Amino acid sequence: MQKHTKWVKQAALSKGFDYCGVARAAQLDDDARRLESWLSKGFQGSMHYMEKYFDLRVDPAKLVPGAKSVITLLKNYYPDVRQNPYSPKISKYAYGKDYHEVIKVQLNEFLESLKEQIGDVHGRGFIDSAPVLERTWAQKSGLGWIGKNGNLITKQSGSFFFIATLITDIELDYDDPFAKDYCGSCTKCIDACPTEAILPGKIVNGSKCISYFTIELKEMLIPGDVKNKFDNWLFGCDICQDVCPWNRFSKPTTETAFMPIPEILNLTTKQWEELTEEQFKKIFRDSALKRSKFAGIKRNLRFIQSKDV
Ligand code: B12
Ligand code: SF4
Ligand code: SF4
Repeated sequence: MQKHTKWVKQAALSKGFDYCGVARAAQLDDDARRLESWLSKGFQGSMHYMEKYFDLRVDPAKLVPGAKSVITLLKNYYPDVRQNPYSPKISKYAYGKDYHEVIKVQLNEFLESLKEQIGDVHGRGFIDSAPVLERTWAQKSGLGWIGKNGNLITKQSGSFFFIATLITDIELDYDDPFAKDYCGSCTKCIDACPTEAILPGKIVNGSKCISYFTIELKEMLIPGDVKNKFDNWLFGCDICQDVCPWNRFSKPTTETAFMPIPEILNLTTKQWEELTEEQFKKIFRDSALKRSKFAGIKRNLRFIQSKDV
């Protein structure tokens, strides 16, 4: 078991992940309570997919029969360059190629190598694609704590990480859950959030988050009460991470697939306005911006530009 665990962690690093931790696959009772309360307050807004598969979300064995271990993998996306300060802002996670695609391939390779090494292994890899409480598993695998801004923060290198999980039926040595919370008396993220989406108790009201409005909201109109509050964010929002003191320790990613698309760094507001659908599809064909579609990006652009209330 020990030998397998050591091998699993080494293989994770060699397949391109930055951190790996392992937790026993068990039902998440505390999280079921937290998630239920979050949903009952309507914090999912129009993300109705969050209301589905509640049982699967809180029990890994319902996703992978016979599940024994949840392997959590972190992948750094922190870029070493900045956008032109006058460009409409795009979240750092979307600078390069779509992480779903990049990490899916790495997860599959990782699972294949596990099968080759250990033999009869059954498992499924997930990256933001299924009902899995990824932040909770990362905390349970000892990788970091859940900050007041809701993000998983590592003490070594901050929070600009994607979280992937591999649920498997092999028994491994388990890491201790991350016991401490290094937020202390800091409230920088709460104070900086322009839409007051961050509530006490590490709860984020998803339906008030700029990331929700600019990426998840499919309606063509963004509510008027958040007008003038987007601080030029066109896609996603990094404010609560940018102000977090732990992100002083972020190190640039070495993943070439996450190297920024030049247009993301350089397009001015005027150039965004003039961009045609054809150009958008060509430039962003491999990018996470596709999720908002051309019409969504144009809607966001109009919203951040119009100053009327
Ligand atoms: C829905 C969703 C959103 C929604 C809602 C956000 C939210 N806070 O729920 C919106 C669109 C707003 C959003 C925004 C963002 N998201 Co998002 N999102 C998700 C998704 C798909 C589900 C999250 C979820 O289940 N929410 C429901 C709430 C109730 O769960 P939760 O936030 O995970 O919180 C749980 C834990 O915090 C836990 N908890 C609280 N206290 C404690 C204490 C302990 C000890 C423990 C164990 C647990 C615990 O309780 C909660 C319920 O169990 C996940 C992927 C996934 N499958 O997990 C990505 C994910 C959380 N998002 C991610 C990212 C990167 C972002 C953004 C930074 C993107 C951006 N720059 O625009 C922002 C950050 C906003 C914020 N401050 O949270 C990453 C987070 C990486 C990290 N380091 O934490 C994830 C994990 C995607 C991924 N695979 O990498 N997101
Ligand atoms: S991502 Fe932006 S809007 Fe969302 S909680 Fe963080 S600071 Fe607030
Ligand atoms: S800004 Fe401060 S309170 Fe917020 S997550 Fe970072 S350390 Fe915690």
